[in-house]
Amino acid sequence: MAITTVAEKWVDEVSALTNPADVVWCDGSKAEYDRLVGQMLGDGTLVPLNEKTYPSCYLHRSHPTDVARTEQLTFICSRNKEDAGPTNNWMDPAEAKGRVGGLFRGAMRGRTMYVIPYLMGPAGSSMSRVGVMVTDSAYATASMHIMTRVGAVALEHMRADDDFVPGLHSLGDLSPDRRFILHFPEEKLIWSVGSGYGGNALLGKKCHALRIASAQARQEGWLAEHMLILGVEDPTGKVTYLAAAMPSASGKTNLAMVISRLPGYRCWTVGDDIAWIHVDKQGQLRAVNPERGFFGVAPNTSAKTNPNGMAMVRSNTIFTNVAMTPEREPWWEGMERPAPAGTLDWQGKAWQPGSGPAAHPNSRFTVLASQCPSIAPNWEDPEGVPISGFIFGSRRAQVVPLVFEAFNWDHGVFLGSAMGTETTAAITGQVGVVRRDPMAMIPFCGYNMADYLQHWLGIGRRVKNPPKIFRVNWFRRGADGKFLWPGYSENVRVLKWILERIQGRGQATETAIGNVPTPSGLDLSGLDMPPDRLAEALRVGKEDWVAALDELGEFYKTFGDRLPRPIWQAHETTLKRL
Ligand code: OXD
Ligand code: MN
Repeated sequence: MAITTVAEKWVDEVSALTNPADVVWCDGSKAEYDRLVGQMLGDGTLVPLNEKTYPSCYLHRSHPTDVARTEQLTFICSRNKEDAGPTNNWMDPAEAKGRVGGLFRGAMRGRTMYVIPYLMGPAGSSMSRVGVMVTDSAYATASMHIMTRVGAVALEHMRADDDFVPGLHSLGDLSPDRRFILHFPEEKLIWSVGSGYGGNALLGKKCHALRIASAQARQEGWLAEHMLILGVEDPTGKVTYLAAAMPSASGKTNLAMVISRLPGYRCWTVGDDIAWIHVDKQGQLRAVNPERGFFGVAPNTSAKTNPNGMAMVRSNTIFTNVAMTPEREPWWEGMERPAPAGTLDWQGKAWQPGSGPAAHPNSRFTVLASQCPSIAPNWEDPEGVPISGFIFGSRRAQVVPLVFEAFNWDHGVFLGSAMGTETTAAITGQVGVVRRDPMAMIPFCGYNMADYLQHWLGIGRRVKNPPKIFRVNWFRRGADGKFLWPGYSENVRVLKWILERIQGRGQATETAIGNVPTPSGLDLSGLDMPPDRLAEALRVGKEDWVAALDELGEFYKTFGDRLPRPIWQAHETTLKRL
């Protein structure tokens, strides 16, 4: 394998700092993956699952204090604090290197150091980018094999010797007191220590493809977004591609793999978590999924919520922190079959019904995207897919209607900036509290969020026909506390309305916050939806919105003068209209 000198030099430096027992350059081959698995089965890092019903599937149990992303230990280390902005933790780069460098010193003693050259994005695409990750975790290395394209293909895509994002990862001692996830956007460098959990340890994903890439995308004029990419085929056979931003564990994977309830409509999966979006020469937005696999939340994945997801994890899958039945099958809450007696919980202890969740609420599956039955035939097209619409969706029990359409691009950017969501188990901390999460990027924007919104406004100026922007909320509840909308495969009805609006059809009523479907605008054929529940799902409540916008205004103020004028103006106009 030809290895560029800049990468070799960096690896030498890292090796001198961390002092591993040996250094292995990964080639991404199946033989290498099998070797890693064999070794982890040998040392207990992986537990084999039922070879008949779940062939080549394994279970990994993580350290009990290392089960989710740790945002409080995640930092943007830009030279100026203001460039990280008020929504990011910040550390001065020199201070960060001093403090955390000490944790890397000798951290790999007695361990193997894996060097993983990886490509984010399809081979042959000008949108793809390269990283070189160094890690002492065999689990992270095997997971990177699934989630990225590892080996010579990565090195071949470097546009210069130094055209790669270096990422240094060590498990350290796994103590949360000595855990840091650091990003140096000006150097395009990642340092992560003290965690083996996916979002902290698979550096190609959140650290590279979102935090570093978002900062790089701003410089280079593209977008790196926390978005799924989905193709919706209509009865004429035309496929319209949508990108949708939703916070962690809010149904992105389910929507990306949705099976249509409506005859003649079919959905194709391009990506479930991240979209890299460029303006092409014709002024059209085109998106690629930088990842090669899915790192999805297991609980509540079932034959009802995501049949394609259930089918794809029946082989060649690494499960993390799920429960295991006596038949050695994976099990999690919401799988729609009770856990049999003798099930072991996510820590491998005997589990009894009523003794808390058997699977960790943030337990995961890691699987190749190509195993998904709905994967789009063109999902690795180097040109990407043309994006005709954006969806911003969050988890809100109240206030936000099922779906509505922005008046124009700037108004859509405002709607994205106004997203708030109820928190989930995908991050450590309290679950179910509303927090502001513009465009679902709060944990992932590698620079000042105000500049990010300005960048979005600017992209709209460069696009010939800016895609329409929609806001959705599957999670609104009625007075009885129950969800108003059935969700899952019924969401295709909302997608159909979105397609119709993109095509200049579809019935809508103009309201202060945007265009809301008329009750007959949604195709509800075959669905038992009482009219009063539908009306409630679509209702725009004046008082609720005034209160929500007041709270939003307080959030905006934290950005001072840096918040773009059009965002404030849209806020003021909405309040006036209400
Ligand atoms: C994820 C997340 O794992 O957003 O995708 O936390
Ligand atoms: Mn995510």
